[in-house]
Amino acid sequence: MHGMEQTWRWYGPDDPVTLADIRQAGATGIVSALHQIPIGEVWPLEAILERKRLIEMDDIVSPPRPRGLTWSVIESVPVHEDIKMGLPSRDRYIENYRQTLRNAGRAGVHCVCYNFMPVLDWTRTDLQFELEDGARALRYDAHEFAAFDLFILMRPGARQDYTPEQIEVARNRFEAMTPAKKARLQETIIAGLPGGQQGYTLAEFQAKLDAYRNVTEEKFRENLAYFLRAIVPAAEEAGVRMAIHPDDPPTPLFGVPRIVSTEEDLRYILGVHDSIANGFTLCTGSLGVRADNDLVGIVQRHGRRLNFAHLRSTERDGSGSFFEAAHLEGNVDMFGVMREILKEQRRREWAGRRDIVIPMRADHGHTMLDDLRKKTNPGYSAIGLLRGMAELRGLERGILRSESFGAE
Ligand code: DNO
Repeated sequence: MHGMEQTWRWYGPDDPVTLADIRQAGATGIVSALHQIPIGEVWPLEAILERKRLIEMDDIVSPPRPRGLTWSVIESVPVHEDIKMGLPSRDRYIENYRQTLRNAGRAGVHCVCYNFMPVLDWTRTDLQFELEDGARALRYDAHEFAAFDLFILMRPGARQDYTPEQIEVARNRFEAMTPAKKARLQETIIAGLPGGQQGYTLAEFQAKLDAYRNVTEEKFRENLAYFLRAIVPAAEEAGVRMAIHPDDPPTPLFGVPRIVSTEEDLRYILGVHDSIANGFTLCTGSLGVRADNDLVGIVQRHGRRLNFAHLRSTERDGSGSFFEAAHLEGNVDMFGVMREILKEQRRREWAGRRDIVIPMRADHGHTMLDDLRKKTNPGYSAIGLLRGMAELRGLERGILRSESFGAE
């Protein structure tokens, strides 16, 4: 019986966490991206091969030695905004995307994670939320978010998106904030999080939102379908499995649509082109923010197309806010999800599929212990991820060895 492939996100040579650290954490797969390539440009084959060599071979020693790591997943090849907005220029960017997929396949990297969120990638309001035990977690506070939208960005039309009570709470929050707190909130929301889009100023950000004025939810969905119809055949030919990442958080922000938030959304996306190459990333932390997302059911019903897993948990407070809980705590039924993924792997084995083993990574750890005093990428400090990975690994082993799992 197979366990999942344990991977770890590595931001590249500038990541404070080294490949040697990752190896000691017990991961065998690396998740990485060529962040230096401008969004929309082709990733040259040589550049992919160079990164792959860097990941997989230790060239400092003589003779060079394999590190015991494989570049398993690209996260992400970002989708150009013109594609998302459906502008005429999209075809050029789509052609570039297809070429990047061909190059990835040729280089031997067979899974590509991407998202289809407008303007922003993932969004939080606090990167230093102090937990009871003194560790720090990432948090999304819906009221602070509204305070930013209404009173800092002052987005035209924003008031329509909130109830009078929400506006009142947001105003009180805003008025209680020091200038430093306001600046930090703005920076956290639009200055860019690791692996996401570049940062924006307020004016740039508003201009980006304005550009979406005519993109209705329906139109946005069509733009995604148009993109998929063009790239999935290229992915199939290249032997690459696409894995769309859910919206984080899974709800519309700033009055622009989000269309990868629910099982219904996933069903639509997977239906556009029925192929294993058109799959998804199960991000339990993103999808799990909505109580109406049945994570175990999603794996049961769509597991065939589950190409990558981000395992983490969030804890909701009932008002639209949440923080990132320890991996086995919070609202996500991690035991149920893990067991269902392992069952999916078994189904694949029986079905004779070659891609039995699904890559997973412990997503977003707490900042804790020594890492509290170091410069780290929020959510991606080594010790917190190590804790998460260790817990998930233990959970997995326990399930695989339990008699009941064997008998199911
Ligand atoms: C955050 C990540 C996201 C993710 C992209 C996928 O930690 O999960 O930035 O990489 O949304 O395209």
